[in-house]
Amino acid sequence: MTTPIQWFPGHIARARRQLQEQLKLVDLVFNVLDARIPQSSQHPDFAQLIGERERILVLNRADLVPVRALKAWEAALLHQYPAVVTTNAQSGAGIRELLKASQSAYQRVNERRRRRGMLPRAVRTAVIGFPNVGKSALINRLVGKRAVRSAAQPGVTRQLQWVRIAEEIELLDSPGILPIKFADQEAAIKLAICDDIGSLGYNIEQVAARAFDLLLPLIPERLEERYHFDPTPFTGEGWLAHQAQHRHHSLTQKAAEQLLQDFRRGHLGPVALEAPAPT
Ligand SMILES: Nc1nc2c(ncn2[C@@H]2O[C@H](COP(=O)(O)OP(=O)(O)OP(=O)(O)O)[C@@H](O)[C@H]2O)c(=O)[nH]1
Ligand SMILES: [Mg+2]
Repeated sequence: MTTPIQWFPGHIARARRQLQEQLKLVDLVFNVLDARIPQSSQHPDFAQLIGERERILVLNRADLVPVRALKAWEAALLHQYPAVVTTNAQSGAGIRELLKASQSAYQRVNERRRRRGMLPRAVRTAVIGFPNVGKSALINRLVGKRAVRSAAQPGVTRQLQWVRIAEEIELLDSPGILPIKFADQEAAIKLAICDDIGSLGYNIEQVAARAFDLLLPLIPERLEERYHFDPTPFTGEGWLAHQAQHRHHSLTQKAAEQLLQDFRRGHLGPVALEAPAPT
């Protein structure tokens, strides 16, 4: 029996309410997705939360997926959304495009104000998404220094925080937002595999077993190379048990942690866990 993933801690409930308030002030939204799972990291409630505001989809962690998969997703998402930017917040790739988007929003907002005889004001951009997808890292890149806390675990940003890049641009960093209920458990498992939920929200052995099942058809050679035995006869559970017995003194949890850590850090090479639906 697998336990369903369900996790909605108090600080996220609070952040969600505050974000709803702050979004009223915002001109532009950077909706950050995890490029390994561009489908599952689209928040079911964001369409409503963002409303009519201009939204740019940001496919972050571009370095962790093969270029072809990234291009396919970019093209597919452009059928649904007006703007998609791929980024790597660690190297800074794609940051210039996000700055340009903010600058053109500044021009638009203030052209309108000027026509109404109002003084110019800074354009406000909110950076939102699931936990740990790289929102704060992107902000630090955009500002050009470490302005907000960013680290390799979900739930680092606890409060909404405005940061000014220049006279013209203000950015809102926000805590990662989870849905109140995970209606789509397949999506929840992928989010857990990618570390975009918070480890208190799921059973690590179950999630690692599913990670193996998803990875096996995609990268059988990489799994064999990394763990030095043929993975093909195994299911996730069987593989974890085997790996635990041979490498981790029969501690399945350790085997599970290692697989997830290897995947999350890119030690298994670039992997796209989802492909866009054929059109
Ligand atoms: N490989 C890779 N790692 C990234 C990228 N962007 C961010 N990271 C790493 O992902 C981790 C999470 O980054 P954060 O900026 O804290 O993510 P966040 O969305 O602000 O997370 P919360 O505040 O917890 O919701 C950090 O260890 C970053 O260094 C990227 O493009 N590629
Ligand atoms: Mg953050």
